[in-house]
Amino acid sequence: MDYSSRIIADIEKRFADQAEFIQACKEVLETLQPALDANPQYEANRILERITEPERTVMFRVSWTNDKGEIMVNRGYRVQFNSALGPYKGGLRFHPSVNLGILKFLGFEQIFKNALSGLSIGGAKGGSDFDPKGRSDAEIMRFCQAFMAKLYPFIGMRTDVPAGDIGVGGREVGYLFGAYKHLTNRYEGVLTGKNLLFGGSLARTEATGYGCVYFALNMLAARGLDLKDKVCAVSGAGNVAIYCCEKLWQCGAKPVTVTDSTGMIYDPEGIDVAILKQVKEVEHARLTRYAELRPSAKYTPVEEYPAGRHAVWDVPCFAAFPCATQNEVNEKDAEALLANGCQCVSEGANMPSTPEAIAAYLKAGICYGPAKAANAGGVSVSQLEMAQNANMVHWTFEEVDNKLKDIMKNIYTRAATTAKAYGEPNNLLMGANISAFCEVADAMIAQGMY
Ligand code: NDP
Ligand code: 2IT
Repeated sequence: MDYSSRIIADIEKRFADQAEFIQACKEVLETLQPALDANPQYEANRILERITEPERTVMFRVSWTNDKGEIMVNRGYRVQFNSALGPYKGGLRFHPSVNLGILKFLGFEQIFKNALSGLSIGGAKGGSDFDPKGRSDAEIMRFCQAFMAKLYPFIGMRTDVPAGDIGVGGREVGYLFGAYKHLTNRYEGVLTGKNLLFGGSLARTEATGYGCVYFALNMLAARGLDLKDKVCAVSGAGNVAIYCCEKLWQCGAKPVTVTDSTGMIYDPEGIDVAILKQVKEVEHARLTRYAELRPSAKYTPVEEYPAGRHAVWDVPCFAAFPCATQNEVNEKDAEALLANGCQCVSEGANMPSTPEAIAAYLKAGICYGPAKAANAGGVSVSQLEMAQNANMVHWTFEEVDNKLKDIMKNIYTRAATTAKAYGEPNNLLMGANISAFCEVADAMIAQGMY
């Protein structure tokens, strides 16, 4: 058995209850063997054993009171996966599905995503099984304060810099920042995605969605294609999906779908981004509300999806942008996309495609932008926020957006060049994995055995 297969088998055995972590490890390790063969120092230094084990994981009880004065208990986590390239960096997710295996998958992916950004940041992820849905603003604040009371000893602007993810946006980051400041007596850029009033960066809100479209444009340009006048399918209706739709319109494309956990919108006139922002960012409402406000929209509840399918991928499109959550495009979904002529999948969410779906894209030879490359715009602008905070400066929206465009282009070029060098020019997953892995592995070796 070769080195990567041996380590995969070992992980499958030891972490049998961490399905998403196993999936993420396989997705990376299964593409690495050619680089491992060419670089025997990686096995000699036990890099795979080391890189798949977080440097440190903290798990803690979060007790808080709801609006009725009852005591509530949740579990909080921070998985500090790898600091070879810089301070730990990665988001916080608040969602009832959160567990250690999900955060390990996200933290593991983040190592390579952050390496691809080229911006000297290590990989981490954290969060809680707290469900923000239906909670009042005061409850969210008390939860964030209780969460930070447990997390603050482990983070810092040169140690670990969290940000948002599912269920954690500007409001939550604000409360977390306020709590950190009061607990530590330090006003520092310890979180990113902050409000512009206290150190946030212009274009961070837009960065992941915009970046995911920029990545698609880079992939398409290499084939002489673009997005002008193209119908696009988008999933999710949160931060990433909203700004993906906004950028698609700006590129002359027409996004016609969005989804949330209760259903999907198909809007043949194109998603009205102003209404979507009103519904999701202001009213924190469901997509049924979008359908109320937009006569051209058709709403389909999840219960009416065909069995084992995500109906959004049945909508014929030139390009698909999965921007909701992991494993939201399965093999059948991918087959439906391809049968309808989809030419491009650019992943805004983390690990949105199952291994079978990815195999289908690669076999069909369409443009496939894997998450760790295509959605790296968010964390990249987070690093630009850290840079602005450290220097106490503010850049304009245009400056940040131009840097984001360059970063996405560089990531595309890195992944494409490496894929070509290893003999699979169309496999950006392999190119992104090998390019990022070698950089992290080389840094680990040079820093000695830890
Ligand atoms: P938000 O919380 O803003 O939005 C998440 C969206 O996805 C909501 O529409 C939500 O629907 C839907 N969703 C979440 N979980 C599920 C689920 N289990 N089943 C169906 N729908 C679901 O999060 P973001 O937009 O920030 O994140 C979306 C994805 O992008 C995640 O995979 C995240 O890890 C990834 N990402 C985010 C970055 C960022 O900067 N924010 C950066 C890079 C990647 P509902 O409201 O009904 O739950
Ligand atoms: O998955 C991700 O890259 C994020 N949620 C953003 C992380 C960050 O630190 O901005």
